[in-house]
Amino acid sequence: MTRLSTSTISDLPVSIARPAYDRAAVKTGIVHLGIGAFHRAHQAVFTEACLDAGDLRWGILGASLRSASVAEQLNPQDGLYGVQVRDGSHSTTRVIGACSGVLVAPDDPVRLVEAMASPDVHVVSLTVTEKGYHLDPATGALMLDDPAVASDVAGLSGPRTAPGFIVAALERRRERGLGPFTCLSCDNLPENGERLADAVITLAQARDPALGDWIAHHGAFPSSMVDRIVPATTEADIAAHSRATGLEDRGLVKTEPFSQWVIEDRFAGPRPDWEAAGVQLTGDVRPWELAKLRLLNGAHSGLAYLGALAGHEYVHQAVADPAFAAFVDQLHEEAQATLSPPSGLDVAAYRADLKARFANAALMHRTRQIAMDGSQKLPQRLLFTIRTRLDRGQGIAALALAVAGWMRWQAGVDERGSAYQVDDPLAATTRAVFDAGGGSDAIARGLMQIEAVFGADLARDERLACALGAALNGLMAEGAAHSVRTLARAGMPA
Ligand code: CS2
Repeated sequence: MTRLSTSTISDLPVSIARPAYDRAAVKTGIVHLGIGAFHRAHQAVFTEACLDAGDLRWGILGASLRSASVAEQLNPQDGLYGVQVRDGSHSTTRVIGACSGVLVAPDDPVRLVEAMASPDVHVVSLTVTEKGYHLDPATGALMLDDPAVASDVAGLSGPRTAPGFIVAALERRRERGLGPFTCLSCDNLPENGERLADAVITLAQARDPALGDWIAHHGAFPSSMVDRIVPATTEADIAAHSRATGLEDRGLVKTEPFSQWVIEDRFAGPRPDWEAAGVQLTGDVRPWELAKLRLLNGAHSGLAYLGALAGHEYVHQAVADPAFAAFVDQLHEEAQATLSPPSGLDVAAYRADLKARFANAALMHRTRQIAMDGSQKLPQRLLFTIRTRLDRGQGIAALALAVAGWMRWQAGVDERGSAYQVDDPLAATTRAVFDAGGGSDAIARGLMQIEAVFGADLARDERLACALGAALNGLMAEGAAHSVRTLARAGMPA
């Protein structure tokens, strides 16, 4: 079937919106590292609005740090792709033109560094997932003994990590007398800007202290909170879209109506007028990040593990079960008590919205997709919340059940006896705990010893060990649906 591209876009049905600006006149002002579905459905859509408004300085060059799959999706389409917004039975699609194309970093690292060093580029944004920062999940420090990081410390002729590419490009800009670009992290990490700054400056210092100082002095690493649910596009989604439009779009992304981006207003140079597109610029992103990570992502991870164990393939199926819906309320109740929400965030309304967003059946959001990389996600989504509540002597029933769900998931076999692959950088470490044997208490204690996830303090916390041992025991003996029902019967936390 004919692919979507510059030469075929006019064949699309008129109901599909498309770029009205002159794409040929657009300059690349943004390089985005990690151009997956999330970037295409979130930041690129906000930037498209700026292009639509006539500011053509902000085209996006995408880069994939690992595989060539997004380049294969987008390059034959001249960077064009559709964003399908699904709300129950209603769906609208719009073609985005902001992205000019995709570089595959491992194939041509020098070209990517050179692109980032262009004087027209003012922003390098990132969605490389939690593990793409090569940070210790519990402490947030750059893991200098990680092989990819060690390779970047040894030499940057072909960087391997996102911080490595940034340091290589900033080094080149400094040599050429250019100012730095702004580094804008758009990953689900708390204080993502500070963490990125730490990683970049640590790496730069290890190579050349003067470069490290220059970056620390002149660089800008605003934190940002990003929010939009973007499930992985399936072959069936692409096939249905092709049938409906007459063109094949291998870059298609599907998402929900909701979209939010809060950015700390701290840039090293010019930036798109994102406010005009609905982005919130603020002095302090942290309370927004914490609320989102603990309420949305915390509940998501809990639903992912417990839901998948109980046989729910999709998030909307899990929350259709009243006991799982009650679990979300209980987890929210526990998390909300640890937050100091920013003025402008109505937590009760946000919580209610979240439940409706999770229930959006048209998204078909797989619990297994969210279950990925749990070791990188657990600290900021669940464990920091647990730490605060334990410090205050508060109960952690729902949070502990969610973490025990992650523990049970590490077994690699679901409640029906089907095996699956645990998709996580620490999968071999968690596997070894299960292989060592012992009952649920020993397994819970064994997994808690992974300090990169639990931190040195929680690894030794007896209250947590008891709560996790009991919750894991319930999951192993009776199953996730039973545990969630038992929790619902016990009622709301004190
Ligand atoms: C999800 C997030 O896959 C996951 O871990 O929790 O991608 C989530 O959909 C987004 O953060 C929503 O903004």
